[in-house]
Amino acid sequence: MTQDQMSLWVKVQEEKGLDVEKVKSRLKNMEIETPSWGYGDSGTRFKVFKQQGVPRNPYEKLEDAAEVHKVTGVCPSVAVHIPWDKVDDYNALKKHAQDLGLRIGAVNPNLFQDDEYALGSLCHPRREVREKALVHMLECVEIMGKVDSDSLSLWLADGTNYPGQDDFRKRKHFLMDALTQVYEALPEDARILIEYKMFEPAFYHTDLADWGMAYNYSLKLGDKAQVLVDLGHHAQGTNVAHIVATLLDEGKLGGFHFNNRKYADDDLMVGAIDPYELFQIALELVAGEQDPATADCAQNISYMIDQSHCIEPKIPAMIRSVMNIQTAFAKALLVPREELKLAQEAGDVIRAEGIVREAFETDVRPLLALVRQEMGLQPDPLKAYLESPYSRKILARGIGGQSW
Ligand code: PSV
Ligand code: MN
Repeated sequence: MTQDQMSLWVKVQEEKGLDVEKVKSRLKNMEIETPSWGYGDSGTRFKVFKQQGVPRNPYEKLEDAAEVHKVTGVCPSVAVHIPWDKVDDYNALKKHAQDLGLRIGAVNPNLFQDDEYALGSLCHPRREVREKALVHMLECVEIMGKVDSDSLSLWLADGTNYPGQDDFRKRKHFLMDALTQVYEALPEDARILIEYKMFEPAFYHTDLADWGMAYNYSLKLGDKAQVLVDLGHHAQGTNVAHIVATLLDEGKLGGFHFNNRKYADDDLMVGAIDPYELFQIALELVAGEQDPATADCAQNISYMIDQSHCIEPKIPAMIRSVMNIQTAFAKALLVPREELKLAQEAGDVIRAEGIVREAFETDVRPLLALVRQEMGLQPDPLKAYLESPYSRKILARGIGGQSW
């Protein structure tokens, strides 16, 4: 990208009335959290293909995340998953993150990998198992204090496989009781993000199956509970942008797990399959930020990536996802909102659709290159990483890093 191409882009957009400085400033302030588990080996239930250079412990995962932040400038925090990231000394882990210019983000409990959780965890029919799951949640709250995290991010794999297997309403009460205890244990300025997922690993019913259920629990719990939207957790064809707008309007949108799906919870690179859907979601998020009625909620959404790479190299895949999120947001920021509002009010369907389409079809690469240049970064983060000595240095770790 040449300097001339960037200047020309700015000139053309300014002539159209875009406040380019404002757009650049929003893009520079963006923060995207990357997941520790996205740096480890992972696969499908059929096979985990081990890669060379994968982190062998949570400390190395942070080091990889620091490289993503180094080339993108917008990924200063890392979500951890317990027990995958269990360490003896959380202070040392926090310090390691700080030394790398990072901080620990959301703490994710793991309520799905213990043998005792075959029939559920917080909703298990047996009291001892429910208690064990609750103790784990409370352990995660304690870890939050040690690593200075302000979010507990809950994904509950609980559900059943057959009609009649268990009592839906009983399980609902078990969940409410457990969440109430966790909520009460949260530090003052922390929050719990409640994630939902339509199916898998359970195939008949899932206790937290959709946004309405997550919203209901978060509403009953209180202000410190909000909903987390994972893009891979909906039925085919669901209008996620509409869900986003609704939760935003209710002040209950707390977090995102960005990834992409083709069929189910595929966890592919963000924007790899349907960049137009990602753009539609960004449209709602930007609209939420610009509306004083929803700005508070919109400005406090935790943007996180939740990806598991099966065949692609981890760090480059993470960088690609970050870049695709930036692209979608950059395009959403181009939409002339006032013009769009007028078209909507006039019932001018063709014009309204055309306005958002035009933003989506605008090439924002010169803008993003300029933003990165002004942030002291290389214009192409992926290229910068692939050419860095770090990408070769990690190969010395060999094969057999951590997987989950
Ligand atoms: C479940 O599919 C999920 O999206 C949850 O967010 C978990 O925390 C994450 O994947 C890793 O298992
Ligand atoms: Mn998720």
